[in-house]
Amino acid sequence: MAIRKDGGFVTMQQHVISSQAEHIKASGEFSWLLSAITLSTKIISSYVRRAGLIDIIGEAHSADGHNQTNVQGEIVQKLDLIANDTLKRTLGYRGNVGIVASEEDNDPKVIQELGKGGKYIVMFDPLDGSSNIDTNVSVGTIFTILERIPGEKSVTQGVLQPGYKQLAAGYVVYGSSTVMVYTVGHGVHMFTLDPQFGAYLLVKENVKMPEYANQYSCNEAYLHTFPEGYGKYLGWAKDHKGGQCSMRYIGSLVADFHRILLKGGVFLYPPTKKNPEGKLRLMYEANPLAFIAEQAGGAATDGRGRVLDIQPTSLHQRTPLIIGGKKNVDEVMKFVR
Ligand code: AHM
Ligand code: MG
Repeated sequence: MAIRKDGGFVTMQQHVISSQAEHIKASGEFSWLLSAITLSTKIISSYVRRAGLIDIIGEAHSADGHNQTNVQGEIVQKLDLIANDTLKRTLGYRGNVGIVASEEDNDPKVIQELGKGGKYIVMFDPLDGSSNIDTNVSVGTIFTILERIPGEKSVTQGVLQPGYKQLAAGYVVYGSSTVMVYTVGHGVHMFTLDPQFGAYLLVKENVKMPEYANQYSCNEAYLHTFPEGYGKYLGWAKDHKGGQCSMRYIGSLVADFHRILLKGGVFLYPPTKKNPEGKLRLMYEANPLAFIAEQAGGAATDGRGRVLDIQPTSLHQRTPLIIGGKKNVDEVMKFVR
């Protein structure tokens, strides 16, 4: 399916339903679940668009007036909480969502028992890059969907599945427009939210990431604390490419990744002294983007092996991340391995 020859448009819902008929065994229940995510992101988008107008901008405070921090000790932004609640509330009404797990919550939450139809697990970073909100920089939502395993020992055990088991993954960038990118394991598709219609319209089907581009994305301020190989790669990229290589770093993973999906290059978040296992979270940041990258012809590694093969041991586990065009990732790995 593509944008229709008659000039008409294809909504995300139409796209999901038709690709579901082609590829996914599950019935309409899967598109019903995905529509909860699209609805949530439309609501979140409307808040993000009004962030400077209404009193929701800035850091959230607890009753005692102190900054509120999440399980990882990071300051929570008010919009983080709004985005988190919106996703949980919307998914809660779908009936087939068994467990939700979020960057903002300590533990996964059971919504519906498996025996009562709650067969899916949805994990998300409700508002990635939210420390950028105050300065009008693009932020996003990242999500992934897995199937619950019958007979799981505990809720936590149930969600700790490696990334290759993802059924679907996607993200939304709240940028100059609101863009949704998703995969169900059969290519990557991109939609833009038409604010007049209130619908995501298909912009590009089967998005392919350029295999190679002379661009890297990395917070080089931490260079002195990176493992040696990363430093060598970055030095080489600058010195030995005749000034052809450029650097772009937004500091919002979704926005940095989206640029690489469309323009190519590589994003690196290596281990640092502060975060020896990297900063980014495996389950709801690295895994969904790795799934999308691979589906678009790219690659993602933690510097040791394929991100999607990592067996997680905890919900909020962090991982180093090297993600982007296949040849770019291979080039970095020559130095890092
Ligand atoms: P967040 O999910 O709490 O917003 O943190 C993750 C963000 C990523 O979006 C981004 O790639 C990274 O943190 C930036 O970190 P740094 O400021 O250390 O470069
Ligand atoms: Mg994040």
